[in-house]
Amino acid sequence: MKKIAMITGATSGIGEASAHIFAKNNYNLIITGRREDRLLKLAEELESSYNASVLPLTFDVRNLEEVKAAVESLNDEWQQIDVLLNNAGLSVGLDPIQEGNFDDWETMIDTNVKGLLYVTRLVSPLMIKRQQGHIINLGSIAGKETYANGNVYCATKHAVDSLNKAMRIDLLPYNIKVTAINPGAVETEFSIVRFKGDEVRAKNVYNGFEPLSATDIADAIYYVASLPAHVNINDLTIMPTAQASTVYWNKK
Ligand code: NDP
Ligand code: 8X3
Repeated sequence: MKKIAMITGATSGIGEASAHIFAKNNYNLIITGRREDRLLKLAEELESSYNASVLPLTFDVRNLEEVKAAVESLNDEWQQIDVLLNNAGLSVGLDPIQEGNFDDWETMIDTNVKGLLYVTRLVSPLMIKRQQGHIINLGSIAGKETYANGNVYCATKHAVDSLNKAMRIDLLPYNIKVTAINPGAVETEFSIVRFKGDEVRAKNVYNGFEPLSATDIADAIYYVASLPAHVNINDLTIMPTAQASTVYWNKK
């Protein structure tokens, strides 16, 4: 029987690339996100390219009722989730704390922290029932360091760093692995979202150096998920070679 991976935020970037690599490696997939058109298109691609069974579930991770309804809709077969990739997340705005936009703050906290918690709270009991599973959380170098104007985004990723450790402790008795993947700059739709659709400003973030690609991170995610049962990577920080930290760059 094929294993099952559930990937939140599969409509773009790291989540979408991860869906491809897991499907290519014989997983069936639950893919989620808010943009249903993209989810359905991805489901079709994964089914035809890799012969995977794919269940698209459209929901907003910020909405507890929607998350509950989605997880409760899973039949016995789809409840056998082997890997949960808590990937849905975003940064909105890049303002100093004294000028921060309240709505942006709510969006980041609700998505990156509360959304990740909602999904984990509802999916982890399914793993506990089977005494197996692997939760992989998308943290960030922003969860290890803090940079100018990154305030609330960095705080949410520091929270993910802490929750990652907490999950590993609480889920230890149930044989459930917990891993954080902490990337530096990855060129996805991340900066377009951060700069609210300003594609020129977003592109500029990646000028003068080679950023990571979504596939670079997806490969690492699949690697940690494919290790033997007794091996767990707790925490993996992955940077572009040209980025030593959130402040030190080798830009041409
Ligand atoms: P993208 O913007 O390309 O993808 C983000 C994904 O998150 C989309 O599929 C989006 O789907 C989903 N998402 C956002 N908000 C919600 C929501 N409320 N409910 C459900 N899904 C949501 O960015 P990345 O692929 O780069 O980001 C993926 C993760 O990686 C994030 O957690 C990000 O913080 C983290 N990360 C990114 C880095 C980078 O430099 N790109 C570096 C370090 C970490 P939809 O809009 O359809 O809902
Ligand atoms: C995204 C990377 O450096 O913009 O988490 O915070 S960074």
